[in-house]
Amino acid sequence: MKKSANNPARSLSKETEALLNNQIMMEGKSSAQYLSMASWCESKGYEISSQFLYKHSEEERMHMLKLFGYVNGAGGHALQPEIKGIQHTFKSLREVFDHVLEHELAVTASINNLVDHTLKNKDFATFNFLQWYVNEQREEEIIARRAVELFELIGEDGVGLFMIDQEIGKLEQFGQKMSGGGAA
Ligand code: OFO
Repeated sequence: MKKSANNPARSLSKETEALLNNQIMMEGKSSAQYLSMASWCESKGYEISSQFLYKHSEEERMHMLKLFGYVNGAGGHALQPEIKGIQHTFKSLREVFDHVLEHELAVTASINNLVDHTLKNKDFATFNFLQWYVNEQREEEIIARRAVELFELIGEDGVGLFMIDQEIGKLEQFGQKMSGGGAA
C-alpha cells in the first residue's frame, strides 16, 4: 500500500518523522563511535573496557533498530544514516570515557527535545514510545558519570589504570542498581 501524508494509516507527522530519523542518526553514530573506542581500547590492551564498549556498540545499534520499527510501523520511512566524523584515536583511556559522557549528554538532550515536541503536538503514541529511551538515557548517564569518577577515585598512576579497566567491567551492574532497575 502506498504511504503518504494523506494515508489514514499514517500516524506520524512529517516533522516528527524527521526528528525520529535524526534520532536514528544519533543512535547509529553512537554505535559506530563505541565500536571505534572499543577497537582503540583493545589495541592498547584495555581488555575489559574494550569488551564493555563492544557490547555498548551492539546496544546502540539495537536502539537504532527499535526506532526503525517504530517509524516504519507508524507509516513513515526510517532512513539508514550516513555516519561521518568518527574519532579513531584517543590520547588516553580517560579521554575515551570523557567522550562517552559528553556523547551520552548530547543524546539525552536530543531525546528530551523529541519528547517535548511530541507533547506539544499531542502525539501521545510517540511520547509513550520514547519513555523507554528516557529511562535508558538515565541509566547510561549514571554509567558514564561513574566511569569518569573512577579516574578520580583510583588515580591513573602505578596499577591505577589496570584497576580502572577492571572496574569498568562492573559499570553495567552499577548503572542498573543506581537507576532502580533501568531499561532492558
Ligand atoms: Fe542509545 O543509548 Fe546512549 O546513546
